[in-house]
Amino acid sequence: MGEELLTFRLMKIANYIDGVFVEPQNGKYIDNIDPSTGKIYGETPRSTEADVTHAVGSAKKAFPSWSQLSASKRSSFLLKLADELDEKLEYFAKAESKDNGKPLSLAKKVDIPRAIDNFRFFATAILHENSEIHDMGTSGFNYTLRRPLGVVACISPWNLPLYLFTWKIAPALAAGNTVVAKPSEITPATAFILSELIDKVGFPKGVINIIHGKGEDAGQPLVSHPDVSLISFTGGTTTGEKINRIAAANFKKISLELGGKNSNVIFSDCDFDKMIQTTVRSSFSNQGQICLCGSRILVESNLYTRFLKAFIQETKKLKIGPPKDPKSDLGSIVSKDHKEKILSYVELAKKEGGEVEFGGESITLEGEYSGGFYMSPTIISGLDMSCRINQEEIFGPIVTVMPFSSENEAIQLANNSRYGLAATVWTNDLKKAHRIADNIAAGIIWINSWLVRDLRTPFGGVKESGVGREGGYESLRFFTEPKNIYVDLK
Ligand code: TXE
Repeated sequence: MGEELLTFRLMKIANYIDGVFVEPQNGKYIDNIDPSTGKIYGETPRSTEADVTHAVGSAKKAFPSWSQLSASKRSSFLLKLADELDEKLEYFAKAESKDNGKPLSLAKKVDIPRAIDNFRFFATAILHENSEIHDMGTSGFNYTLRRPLGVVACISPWNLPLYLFTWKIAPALAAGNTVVAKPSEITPATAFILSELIDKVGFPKGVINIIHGKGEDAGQPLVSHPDVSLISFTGGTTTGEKINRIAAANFKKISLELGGKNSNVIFSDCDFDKMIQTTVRSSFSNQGQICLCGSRILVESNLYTRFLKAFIQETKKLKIGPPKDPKSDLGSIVSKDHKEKILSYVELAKKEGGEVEFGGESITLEGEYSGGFYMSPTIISGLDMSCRINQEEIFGPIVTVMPFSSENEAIQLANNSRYGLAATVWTNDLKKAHRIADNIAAGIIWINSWLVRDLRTPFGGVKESGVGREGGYESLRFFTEPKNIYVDLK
């Protein structure tokens, strides 16, 4: 593997198709920008339909033998890949941090370890699978076979690049499919260096193909390709809707993990210190660029003043700095465009009558980081739930804070959204916690915690946050097709 990339002087990314590193057929590239400095540090293939056709063809050719390998053989390929990744954890963390702007400490602690876990989890899950039998007594019985579908498309976003890329390709491959995967063009680095490890581990040619490029040039032809029978997508809701239309018209199996506008419902009988510390994390981790971040903070009115004071105090302590500085709590926003979009919401909030309680500013660091895309964590109050700030996904370090005075009002406010991905509930009253959790329309609820992830649990959202679930057996079911066979004994 290209150790010289450790210095990341100029990372020239290649597509990985049919076990070979190849240039895009049109020879075109997109600049890859380091968001911490604003400088170009590499280039990414601007692949098109021709590259997609090549990749899908190679995956199709590889499918029969990969799908017929025993589960334990497939598992051992994935476990080897996990071990290789584990050995290079530091290297991958540096690449992720440089490409995305997230603190290196976060990439080391969360992103890369989780990518390793994704491979290990699904590699071992397939060793413990059972088939179902529906017994009809002396007259006969049904048994259900689960078979991989063929070539599947995995499309992932820029916020948790390797973490979400592997969350898709690991179960897809474990279940016996062959894959054409496209990471976000904004953060292609770790998927590229993963392809170097895939090559090293010696996966059969064509089993996993990684193509790089923009959504409309490469993503769209991939999801539209007639030989792609399943699509796993994580990204924005607007893109998800576009892909869903294509999938529907072509009867493709689809899972969509989309945006969120998650609520934190905080009651005065909660464990205050734990709640404050966790709420700071759930608001601003990864610069607020996690679909599970809570961006609408609802606080019981008798706690509101105390909450706001403590929340501002703790947020003030967050250090914004170069991603590789271990003291940085927040790094840079992923791109200039995205930072501008986030800051435009601060202006909108002011116009809508909101009060900026803290932050709301663009930040310029010194020296080599002066061109980076930094901003302060931002707390806004005084807005009602119907305004745009509370209805649109901002996907940055901005939260709004609102009081509520009854359980019913809290539920109503939390559910006043076209999204329904996640929520947190803070109370030490067990019955109330269950009541609220049951009544909030979301796919994932954390009671007195945030982002505790057990890979066996169903992951996904309701309403415009997505369609379908992944995680644990949900993923293995999604990446296989059941076939029921009846045997007559009469
Ligand atoms: O995502 P896109 P963007 C939200 C967040 C953000 C907004 C837009 O609100 O501000 O989405 O972000 C590929 N056919 N989330 O524009 O475009 C694209 O190349 C096929 C939430 O970066 O959805 C990339 O690989 N593929 C989210 C992937 O889709 C297409 C994480 C995601 O990009 C395509 C990221 C097309 N027509 C953003 N167009 C989350 N749920 O965590 C784009 N792509």
